[in-house]
Amino acid sequence: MKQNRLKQDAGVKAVDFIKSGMTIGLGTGSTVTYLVEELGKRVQSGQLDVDCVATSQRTFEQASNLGIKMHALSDVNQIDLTIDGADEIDLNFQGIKGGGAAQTYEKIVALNSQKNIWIVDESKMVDQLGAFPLPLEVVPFGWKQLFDRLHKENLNPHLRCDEKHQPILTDMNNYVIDLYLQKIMHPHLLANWLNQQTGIIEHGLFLDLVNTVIVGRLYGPEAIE
Ligand code: ABF
Repeated sequence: MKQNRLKQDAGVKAVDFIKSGMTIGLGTGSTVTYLVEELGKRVQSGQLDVDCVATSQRTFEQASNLGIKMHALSDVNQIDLTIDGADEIDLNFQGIKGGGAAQTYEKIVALNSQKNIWIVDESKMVDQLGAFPLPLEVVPFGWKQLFDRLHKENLNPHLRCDEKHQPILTDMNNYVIDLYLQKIMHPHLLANWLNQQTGIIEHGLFLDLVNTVIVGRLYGPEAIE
């Protein structure tokens, strides 16, 4: 399928930005799966010798199974480069992440990285953020009161549930509420307001964090700095 090929191209291209001796943050999502697969090949062949941290249990397991040296975040002194996916990226490299319900760990790793690269297929590039529902990781205790407060603010909240209509759980056993906003006119203002709401652990607005985006395009992967 075309989109998977574009994701794979971006993921493989991103490995070219990794150098031996680096400590690398590995993101989460299907595009990152291709990155980890390629990194595993280059580690196994002896081309690369790196230490890594993961932003989710599923990435940790995939990388470990490929022989990549994985560490707990608290065991590394610094992260030289984090490579992660994204759900939407605007013209200013502001992004929405968290479609994979991993945005809290992803933001912690990204904030502690010297450099961040996002890898996406071209469908993720947008003029304005908001068409993708904005994920919030929320504490289960009091989620309904928070939900009602978000609704009153016309933020169009939806509790993310599985096929059995049970709330999905993050790696930290929290809930996810998605905000169906369509357009986000002022991401920084919204981020500041969300940061003040008790019960929200972390939101999926990733602002002023990324230096480079690698976009899988039909004619090949394009690195934009
Ligand atoms: C992850 O990458 C999430 O933040 C985001 O939802 C996901 C993008 O998913 P995919 O690469 O599968 O399109 O970091």
